[in-house]
Amino acid sequence: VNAIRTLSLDMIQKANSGHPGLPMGAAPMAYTLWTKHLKVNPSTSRNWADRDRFILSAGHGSAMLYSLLHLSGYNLPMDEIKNFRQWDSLTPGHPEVLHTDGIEATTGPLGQGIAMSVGFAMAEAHLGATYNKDNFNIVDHYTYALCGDGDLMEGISQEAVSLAGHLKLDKLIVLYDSNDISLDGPLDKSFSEDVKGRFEATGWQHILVKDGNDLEAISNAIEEAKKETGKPTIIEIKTIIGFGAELQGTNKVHGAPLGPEGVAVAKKSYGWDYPEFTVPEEVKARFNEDMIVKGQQAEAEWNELFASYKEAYPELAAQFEASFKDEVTVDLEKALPVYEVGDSSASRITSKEAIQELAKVMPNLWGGSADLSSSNNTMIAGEKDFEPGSYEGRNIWFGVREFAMAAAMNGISLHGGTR
Ligand SMILES: Cc1ncc(C[n+]2csc(CCOP(=O)(O)OP(=O)(O)O)c2C)c(N)n1
Repeated sequence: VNAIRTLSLDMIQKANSGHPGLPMGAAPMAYTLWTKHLKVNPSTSRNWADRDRFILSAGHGSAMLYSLLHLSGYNLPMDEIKNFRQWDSLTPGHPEVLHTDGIEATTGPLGQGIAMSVGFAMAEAHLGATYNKDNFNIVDHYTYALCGDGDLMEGISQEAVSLAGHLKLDKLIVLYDSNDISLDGPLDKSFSEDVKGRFEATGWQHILVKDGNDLEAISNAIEEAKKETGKPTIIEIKTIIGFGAELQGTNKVHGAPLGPEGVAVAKKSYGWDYPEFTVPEEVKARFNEDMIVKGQQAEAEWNELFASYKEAYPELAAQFEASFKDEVTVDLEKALPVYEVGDSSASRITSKEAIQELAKVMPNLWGGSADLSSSNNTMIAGEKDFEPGSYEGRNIWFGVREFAMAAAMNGISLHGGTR
């Protein structure tokens, strides 16, 4: 845990810019989730379709994510850690997908990560219902998001939380870094709602971990969340922002480097006695065992399962593989309806006709509407709705939640496997 904290501190100090508060406070939950629960294979990264997804909704805590990626064996060498927040580096101020190995979604605009994570969980549910067969759970993973107070203050989070609860997305687990501080100061100036009540009212399970440094309590809470069926879970973990800093627990440590003396004080409080940017051997060994070796084993097991699935269900398996490669295997020109110049029709009607034809030849195409399908004709005729009990349905009822719909579609798209 302290290796995550100190590596983050070192990169922020060298850049002389960044957000130390979150990494220092949230390192224990991040360490616990990543090394004890997260099912990923850093050696193949985004190539493994059935990996768990992790989205850092509080994107300003990027230094913590880069520390985790580096320690876990993703392709993020120490030189890039030392290049934090520099032009052209792999470690920009906020995480960027398809730029840095292991990043699942671009985050930083608060609220959007948690809303995208709802889309990831929708994609997982849809793919699972579409492809899984008896003894072949080829799609079976969790979506984890880490959010802060700011994420929950943003309106988009409420739309997304409401949608996720309604859809009973029980494989969505949000870790809430609840530290009672935001950028400008204490939360009692701006945020006093009953978060537990709010989430429970929207159909979520809420679990409280009172001590953000208690690794066992955090791990037990994640275990409990994984067992829950029928509800997404938010684990509210009480932390101290900037834990270990002289000014811990204040907004002064939210988004400014601690300075060389401040870093020294924090490291002393951790009993950390190494030169800057040091990853001790025992830390390397631990991460090698818990992330690299375990990850390789997990994917190898899945590859075996998928090979048997391929024998039993060759057509579905081929469709699954093509979808994850984003391959279009049909001639779309041929599939689309043809209109003559001079034909007159409302664009929503031609759009409807195009959607119906594409849906016939693209089994991975799905979509929906924010309560306007009667008007914009986006539903696929003859197909079920995407809802609990029929997640294979291809028609999504987003409800009147357009902002969350847009973010969820980002999540669906980033998850892969469907259009
Ligand atoms: C949509 C949006 N508005 C504002 C910001 C600027 N901003 C970044 S972090 C932050 C405060 C977030 O507080 P919290 O989530 O409690 O994070 P912590 O202070 O615990 O690190 C703000 C206002 C942003 N990144 N995105």
